[in-house]
Amino acid sequence: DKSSELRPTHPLAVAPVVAPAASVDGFTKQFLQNLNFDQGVTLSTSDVNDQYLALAYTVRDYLMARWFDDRAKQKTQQAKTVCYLSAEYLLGRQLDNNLLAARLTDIATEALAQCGIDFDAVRAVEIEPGLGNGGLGRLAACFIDSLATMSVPTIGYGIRYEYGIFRQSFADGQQIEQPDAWTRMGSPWDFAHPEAAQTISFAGHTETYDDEGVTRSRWIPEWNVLAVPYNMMVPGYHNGRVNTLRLWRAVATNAFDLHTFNSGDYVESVRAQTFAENISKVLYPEDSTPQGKELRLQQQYFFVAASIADFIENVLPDDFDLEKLPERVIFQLNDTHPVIGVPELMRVLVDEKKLEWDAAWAITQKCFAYTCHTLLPEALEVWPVDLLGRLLPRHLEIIYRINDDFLLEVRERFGDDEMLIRNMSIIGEHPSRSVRMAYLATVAGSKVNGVAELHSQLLRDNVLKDFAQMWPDKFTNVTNGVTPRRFLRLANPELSALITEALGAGWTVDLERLRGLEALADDADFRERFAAVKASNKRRLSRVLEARGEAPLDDGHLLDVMIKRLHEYKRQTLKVLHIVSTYEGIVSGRLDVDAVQPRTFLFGAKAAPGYGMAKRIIHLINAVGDVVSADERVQGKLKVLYPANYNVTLAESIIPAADLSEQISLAGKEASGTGNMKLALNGALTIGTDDGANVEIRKLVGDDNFFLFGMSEPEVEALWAEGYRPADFYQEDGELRRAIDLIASGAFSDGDRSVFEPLVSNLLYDDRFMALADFRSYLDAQDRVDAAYADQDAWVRSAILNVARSGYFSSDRAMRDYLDRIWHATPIS
Ligand code: GL9
Repeated sequence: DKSSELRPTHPLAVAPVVAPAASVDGFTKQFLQNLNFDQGVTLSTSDVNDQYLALAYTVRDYLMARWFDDRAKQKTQQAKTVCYLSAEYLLGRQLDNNLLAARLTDIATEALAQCGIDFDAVRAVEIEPGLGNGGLGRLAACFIDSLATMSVPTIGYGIRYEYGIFRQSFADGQQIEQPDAWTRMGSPWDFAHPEAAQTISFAGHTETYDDEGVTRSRWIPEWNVLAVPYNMMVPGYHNGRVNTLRLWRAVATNAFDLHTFNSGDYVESVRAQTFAENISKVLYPEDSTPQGKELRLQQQYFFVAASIADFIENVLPDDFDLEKLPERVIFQLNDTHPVIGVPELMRVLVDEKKLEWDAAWAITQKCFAYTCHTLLPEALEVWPVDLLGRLLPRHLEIIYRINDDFLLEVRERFGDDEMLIRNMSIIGEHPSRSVRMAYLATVAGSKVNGVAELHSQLLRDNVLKDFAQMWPDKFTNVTNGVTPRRFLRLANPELSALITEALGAGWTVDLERLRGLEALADDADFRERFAAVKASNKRRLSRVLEARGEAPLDDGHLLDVMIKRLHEYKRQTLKVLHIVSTYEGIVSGRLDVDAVQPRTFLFGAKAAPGYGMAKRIIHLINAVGDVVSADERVQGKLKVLYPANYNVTLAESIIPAADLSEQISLAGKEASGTGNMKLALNGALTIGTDDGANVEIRKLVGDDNFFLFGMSEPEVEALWAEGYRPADFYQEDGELRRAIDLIASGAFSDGDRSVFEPLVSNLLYDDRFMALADFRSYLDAQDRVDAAYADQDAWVRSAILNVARSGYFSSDRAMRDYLDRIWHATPIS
């Protein structure tokens, strides 16, 4: 970079940085040094947080030289860099992951033991960076792990929210949200670089001017903020590669409040500073229902503009010929959140770099690709034109021009079909003028992909139908994947050891090797060991739950888990109806108790704070859980657990222990799901609808090892078309009626019938997600589950086959698909 020749050189600085010795002594020495010189304590005066921080610094020290190397290479190499643009990264804890990647786990364990430190206590103080809401953010975290492991030059770009996803607690069964001050005890994994800040502008107006005979536009912004990069290491697994996750934090510029400051109102000027810094203050906790808030658009533009500028100025060599940009970068748009990057790149190329519009557009179209993560119409982001024009006036002009050119192309292709033009326009007119970000991404992107086969098909057939007709080759599918390092190797050490013993260690980076377990499913000795691992994982989960103040697990129970955001389309209510029906069946004597397997129903879910119905469902789950747990008549038979604050860390304890994975969304609504993959990979059997990636899981694991139920997507459409009346299902099914009546009667609300009345009438008279229509089929499938679980040998065999056949769901495979079909980038040596 520009200032390198001004930097001091020293003979010692020329040699590469040397990592501490990869030995217990080398590690111990570095650890103690960090404890002394970074934490300012001795071993005997250190507390557990000091120990955690010093340990994290030590791991960093080992990775540092490789990180320098890889960043230097990025500048000199000719390889294409994947710039993953994502407003969310749900990383989970870093310590064990980074120790594993750097092959330091055993050394660190021994070093800490020699220092007399309880490693598990140290692990437990790490607060996970919860910089995402759910599947979409966790997917981004899995992807950057795989890209590092596959040696693909990658920069993950995002936002360093000061507060991540809220901390959930329950009061009287109802969700309470508290801010998640995740950096409060230090954030040892990131490096702030205030000297590398980008200035990001907002608002103001545009004007044209004469530039040596050419009329050009420029933006005269009104205010700006600094985007300060925080770099995090993303180490590859056992390959010595360290990629970068660069998260931006908003900091007020000095110039920001000069005017106020000069007028003497010091306090006012500091207040203005807070205003600017609000941009990266908090993660929006909305799942699938964007609220169109101005601050949210500020966040989006803030991180995308900073990322594009950073890549062009700091990653590309000086004097890079921007016509060649598509050879060096692909900006992958993780949903519509970063789509404002499209007009931003155009603005940079046209206004700042003075390229011709058409040349700039040709470059831009090759540099972006777009992943859609939803099918819910209400989840597709739109920005009111007046809001966007006020905040980003130049970008709105650019969007209009993109749209004009695009609609001309539509006319050329399809004639003056005004209906079609209205439907395809990037600017929607109803209910008010707004920019449809998914359309902008589709027009601008070189590729558009859905996240599971069914989802990609529905995108082509419905949501983006006209675009798919215009550009059939633009559309593709990449089924999601999950990282086997975190979700099998780390989360399930005992199963990992068993697999490694059977197949060798290669499966961690080549998950299809799990196929080798198929033959062992018929080996009684292996089945016994597999079952022992599951039982041990349940005991471990039980201890984790007890440490959180929850009830422990009962031995011998089928562990039935539903862990995902709380949303009506995911149908936690259907799960509750099953629980209530089983409970009612046992206490009324209707059910043959011996045919019902002892079960623990485990929920983990946060609801968006403004999503009233989701919060009522949480209340209902807790209320049902309280009654069931207190009722002598179902003791030892049914149990409901709902530990608060489900997050990545808790998931890592629940998933390895699960027997049954609930994936029960209404067909056509869950784009993919990724929890479904994690659970199957850890030997849970799925009970699920033909939705999202469930379809592919079932195909791979086989019908005998999957409990399918419910309407298919075409059946759902047909029922809608004919007119869905949930009350009819209520009338016709006695068990359904008794379950709903029990809730309505106040049995779970101390006799107060009003508490769950909105929920009950929603089910009876609206039921957008058709829980009642699928109830009978669901209960039948649960009966099949009970019968199957009664034959433990057969169940364990199915569980093993689930593991053996889930290799396809590695995020390494997903990355290969993106590389081959979308990014056209390759790993480097
Ligand atoms: C989601 C989809 O709903 C999931 O089905 C999908 O697996 C993931 C990742 O592709 O993306 N889209 C979305 O907005 N969320 C998803 O989980 N929501 C959250 O991340 C909370």
